[in-house]
Amino acid sequence: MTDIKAVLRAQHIETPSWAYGNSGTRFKVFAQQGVPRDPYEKLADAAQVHAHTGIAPTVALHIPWDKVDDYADLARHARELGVGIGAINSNVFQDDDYMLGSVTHPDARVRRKATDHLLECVDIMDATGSGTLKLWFSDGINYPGQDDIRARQDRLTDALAEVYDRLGDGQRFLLEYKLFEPAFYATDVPDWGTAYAHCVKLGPKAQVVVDTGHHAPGTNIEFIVAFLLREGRLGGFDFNSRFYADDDLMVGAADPFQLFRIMYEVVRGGGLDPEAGVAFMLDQCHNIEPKIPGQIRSVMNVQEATAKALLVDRDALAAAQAAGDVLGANAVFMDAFNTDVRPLLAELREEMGLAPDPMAAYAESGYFEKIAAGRVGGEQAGWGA
Ligand code: RM4
Ligand code: MN
Repeated sequence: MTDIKAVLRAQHIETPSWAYGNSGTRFKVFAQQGVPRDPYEKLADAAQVHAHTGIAPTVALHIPWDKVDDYADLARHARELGVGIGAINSNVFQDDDYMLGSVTHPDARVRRKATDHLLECVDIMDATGSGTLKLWFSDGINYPGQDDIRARQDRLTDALAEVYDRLGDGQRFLLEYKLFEPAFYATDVPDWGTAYAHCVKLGPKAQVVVDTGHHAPGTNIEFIVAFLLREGRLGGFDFNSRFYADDDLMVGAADPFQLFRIMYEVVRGGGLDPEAGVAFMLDQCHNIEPKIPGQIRSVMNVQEATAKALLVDRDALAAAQAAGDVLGANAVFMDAFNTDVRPLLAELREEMGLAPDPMAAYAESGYFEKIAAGRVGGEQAGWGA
């Protein structure tokens, strides 16, 4: 138990700045009370999540949503709040120029503009001390014949190589894949195999990020996790959950068993060791639920799945597997999943000097009432759609 607690205490889950701003579907973005009006206020909200969970010490930024004049100052503000700047997320999907793609666009001028943005994100990493650049490309085509699939791979290769060469010591990029949306016929980085192949060609500073909402229904995500980790190419996660497509709901909400299976493969592959460099990030939108408690709940969901994964009796499992005991092995697995780890986590939090129930502690803190009353005027931050 002490070992498990030590691992859980050291776990870091990164929250995304965009989860604190307003978000929605293409039908409607609902405004909520107390929503941050700038990146500084987003960091203040993220610091609340860390204050009550004790395991969310970094915040991912999204550029240009979190554009500020002085990034070093923003990083200083974060430090004062007790958090740090995590991954820098690039955005080459919200400019009119990108209608036909960004780094894979047929026009060299647009490709240059997109690649320059990615290089600017590395400058921001330098200024904030962030070690991770996250690359997600909405690039793709809607109709057969619209553009040359192979040429688009060539253009992607060129852009990735240029960004890779710009990375400094202690910096890396994570290449994200997504099956579809907004491209509906052929996405240029649709799956982990494509991302992996590009990363392997580039070198060790290029790794794959698994966004749990970016697969076809029924995909065995834990297999992908096991494979990438084994190859040293699992850079991290964008956690969220989905019932249908890229729903961006709270991680663990739709399928806690899947989250457990993923976390088991992480544990099995040594992915919780800090040296493994796996970033546990959330990439979610809280469209109808309050944002800070939504993030607290999400962090707790990952922590619960991690605790259960750590509880798997690995010796018993190995013995059952070696004996070909199918039902016995499965029972060992299910025993861990069916364990109520909430008392263990409450105890852990008390040992860390925290309240045992982060949701209740936040509700009682008065923070929401304070921001609802204080953040009036100005423009609420949104996800930029
Ligand atoms: C994309 C992708 C990226 C995230 C944006 C907001 O679908 O998941 O990681 O930065 O959404
Ligand atoms: Mn993502």
